[in-house]
Amino acid sequence: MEVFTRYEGNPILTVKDIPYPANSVFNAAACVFGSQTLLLMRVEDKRGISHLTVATSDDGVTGWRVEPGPALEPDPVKHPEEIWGIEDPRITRIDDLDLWAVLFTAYSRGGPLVSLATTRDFRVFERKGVVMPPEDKDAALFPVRFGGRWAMVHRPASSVEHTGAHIWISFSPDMKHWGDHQVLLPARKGAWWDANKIGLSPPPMETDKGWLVLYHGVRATASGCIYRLGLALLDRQDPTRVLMRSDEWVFGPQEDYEVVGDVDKVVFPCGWVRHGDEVRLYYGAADRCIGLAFTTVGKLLSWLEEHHDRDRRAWP
Ligand code: BMA
Repeated sequence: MEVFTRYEGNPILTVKDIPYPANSVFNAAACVFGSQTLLLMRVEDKRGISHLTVATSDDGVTGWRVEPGPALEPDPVKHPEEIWGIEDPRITRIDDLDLWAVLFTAYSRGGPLVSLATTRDFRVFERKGVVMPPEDKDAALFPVRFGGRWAMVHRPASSVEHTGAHIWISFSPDMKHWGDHQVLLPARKGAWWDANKIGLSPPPMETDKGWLVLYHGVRATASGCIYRLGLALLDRQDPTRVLMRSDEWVFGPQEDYEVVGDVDKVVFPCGWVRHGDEVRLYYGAADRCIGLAFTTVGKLLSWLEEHHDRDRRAWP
């Protein structure tokens, strides 16, 4: 059984849909905004520098309306860390604060790092600045506090060649000062599909059984990297506790638009949206366009239950 079903009209957005000159559109964050589905898309310009642009759709599948210009552009004068662009956003709705928190990768001279901006309308953004120094990326906030503190999943990677790049979790009283850093999911080793380098994909999704985590594993091969996705489940009250982790990947590049692009063999979701039990996954394909795949919370959880790795010795 395939857990995800690709939309037959994929890709849903390509650079032809961008109303100004650009190279590619991919790795979009997603949320339900009012009655619409909203994507905050990474658009790479023809210099190679990325910014974020909004697209909306009434049904979340068709009829995408792309805004005439960027929603969030690199601002290297006020924010030198954005000199080489802003990439790969993840949106979390924070009901308690009545706002949306967007974590994104800012590409600084010192390497990629994690920055935070908040918004109420996806037109005006308040930049909160850098929250994790380089190298760090693939970050998302949980929508609620744990014991009074915000929690963030992220992926520091200072010495991949020595120790691997693992998924970490950190805590903060105010979303600005972060501490209690700890490894949440280590990359596996050797021949595994998720050996040496992994990262969070969309923000963790709350379910009755715990927080569902979809993460990417990067397999290095002689002909380049393959980006595939696996699942994990975190305890609902204590997200530092990993309850399950899949042994196999659950979704990987297969269709032409996922296999061939600016970077071949990449599926890279930064957003998923839940409507009841249905889950819609919005993913960057081959660093070139955006695809959509459907599944349900029930399918994700039962697949994970069947495929979870009971032998944790295979982890690090
Ligand atoms: C990762 C990120 C993503 C990108 C992927 C494949 O490191 O930079 O933005 O989609 O590589 O190139």
